[in-house]
Amino acid sequence: MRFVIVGPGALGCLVGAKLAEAVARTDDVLWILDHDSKRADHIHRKGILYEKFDRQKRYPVNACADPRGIERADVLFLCVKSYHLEAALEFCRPLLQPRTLLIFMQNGIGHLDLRDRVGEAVPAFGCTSEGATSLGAGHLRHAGDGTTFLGFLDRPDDTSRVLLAKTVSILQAGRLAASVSENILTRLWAKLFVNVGINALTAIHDCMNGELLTIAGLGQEMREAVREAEQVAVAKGIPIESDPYQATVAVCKSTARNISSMRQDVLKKRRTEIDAINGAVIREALLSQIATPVNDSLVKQIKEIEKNYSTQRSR
Ligand code: KPL
Repeated sequence: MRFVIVGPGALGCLVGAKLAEAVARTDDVLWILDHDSKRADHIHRKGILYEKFDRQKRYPVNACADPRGIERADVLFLCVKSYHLEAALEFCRPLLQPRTLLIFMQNGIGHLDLRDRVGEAVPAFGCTSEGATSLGAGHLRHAGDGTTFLGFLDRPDDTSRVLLAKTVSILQAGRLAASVSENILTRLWAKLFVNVGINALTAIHDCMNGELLTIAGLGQEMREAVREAEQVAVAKGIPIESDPYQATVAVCKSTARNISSMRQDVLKKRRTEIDAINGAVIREALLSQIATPVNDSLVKQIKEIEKNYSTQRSR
């Protein structure tokens, strides 16, 4: 099989390292596709450098910036940020065959409708609680183990079902805790609830995930943000498996010393995924006429922070 990963950020490199570990023992082929030709070149020469605790391992991989150099993809992981997704989809289009399995790995729910824009490829969706941080081109720190779920939103044909199951086995062979989910929509929303509660608040208050439970007032705000998202999910008929607020509190505790991805973005003055997370909740809430004052305020504050990047830069 020919695997392609688009976007060698922290998650792309993690999936890349795990696939590289497994395909080294098979005839399968792995490529990294990156719009940044300098970085692609670096990864092609040096491979992916995977770091966990005090252990490092280098995985040789093919990488390039031109999809024509890759020929075709049987399975393609889209590991770019949600706001780069449309551009990434166009970029990798030459690789898509009828039945290519196209796996969207974004945070939030803003991208789910893009499944209508994949031509004859077959869309699948993934979500993960693995903790990974990018340390440079092709270099990642695997900060914490998690679980990865992959699944279909629409009923797949048998060939695609088998292809997804094979992909999951290969990830498992590379020692990633992955499994096929028959209710991926529930999983995606479960991850969304946690991101709604943690990401914006930690970015605004410049605090660690665990501090949301100790700084006065933040726990309450987190609870209300998550409850608004839960109301939206209920109105949309999304099956919810466990209490979203309690799940968010549990993640605050289990990742107490983590710098959330949105706080990392703000610290590096990068665009955040606010539109795909709290912004997506607001858009869905409007359709069901649900008020979301806490999420409205979180989005406004993050947008304000993003706007100030350019003011600070031009000073
Ligand atoms: O997914 C995360 C993120 O930072 O985006 C959480 C679960 C909040 C962990 O930091």
